Amino acid sequence: MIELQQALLANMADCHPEIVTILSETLQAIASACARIGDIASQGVLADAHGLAASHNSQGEAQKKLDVLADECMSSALARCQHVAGWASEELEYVQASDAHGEQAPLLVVYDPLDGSSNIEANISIGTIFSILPHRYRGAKPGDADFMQPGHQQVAAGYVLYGPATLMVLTCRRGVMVFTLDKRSGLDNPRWVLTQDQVRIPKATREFAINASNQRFWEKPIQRYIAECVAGENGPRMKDFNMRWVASMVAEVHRIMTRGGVFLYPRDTREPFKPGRLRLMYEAAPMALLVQEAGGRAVNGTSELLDLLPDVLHQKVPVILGSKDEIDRIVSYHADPHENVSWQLFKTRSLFVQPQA
Ligand code: AFP
Repeated sequence: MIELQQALLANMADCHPEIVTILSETLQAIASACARIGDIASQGVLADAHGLAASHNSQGEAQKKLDVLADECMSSALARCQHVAGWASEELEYVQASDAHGEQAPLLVVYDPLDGSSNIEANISIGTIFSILPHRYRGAKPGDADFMQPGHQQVAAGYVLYGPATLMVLTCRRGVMVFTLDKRSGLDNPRWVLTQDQVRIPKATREFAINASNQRFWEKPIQRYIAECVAGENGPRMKDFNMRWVASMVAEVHRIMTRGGVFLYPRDTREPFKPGRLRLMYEAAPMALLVQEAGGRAVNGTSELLDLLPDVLHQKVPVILGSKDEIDRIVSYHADPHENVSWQLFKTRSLFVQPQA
């Protein structure tokens, strides 16, 4: 059985040994924090982890107790890690610079500590998403500007899925690995066993995931794509499709890693100044890197998600990712000038930026 450290050494065999040590120790710190989050989540009510906390996050959304506990697990692990200069969390308004390592450490970490919070009380799968970026301007503690890097600068990215099994899916830009947590190993030295290497997302699929209750707000290219899928054998695609929606992106992406599919949280017209529901840095960019490393594709409709430069820390973007053939098709629908005149207007960059409070 190959464990996390050993698997990382083999995966990064072409890297300088110092880089391997830095990345491997940072990933182990994150993995340990996630084992702890998984343990708290699995105890549910017994760990007083259900229900609302008495607080709101940076976006003004009510926080769940587990959101807060998960954020504490991640931030305290990162504060102890000597390679991490600072971190940004979906749950925190501002970036955090490490007191001890902020000036010299080489890495920044961005994370969503608890993805799919609406699933907690229903005991449905939830997850953690993380992204590791270079700390480029060493000598000073990192601020917001240091985190504004496009997704293709990520050094590593991953998610942990707290489902029937606890899985960590990870890329260090050398393919995608899946680790399963051996829950009997305890929390002091959790054992993550490599259970799949070089994951590939099938190019073709007959499965899509979208919150169909938002249909009336979608733009024409998405209306067309979903209508064609739903028409099945009788429509232009001449084949039947299946639909799934878990409301946890981690679970959704993991299903795509397992058997292919398409995940869409597109731009919609509910709030024109919030182009999409998902966050670029905490959700879209790390998932895009994983999907691309597994042979899939991730776009906002017209551009690759990994090419988008964040304007603000909590920027939201449309997310369309998964099996490559389907994403190519959806991009071609967005490019068709007859499909959607309003889409061309939306492409104005200023509309991508959320007004600051
Ligand atoms: P929460 O963590 O706030 O529950 O949001 C989860 C999520 O960001 C993503 O994981 C889901 O795909 C999406 O939101 C679900 O959104 P809807 O509730 O609008 O379906």
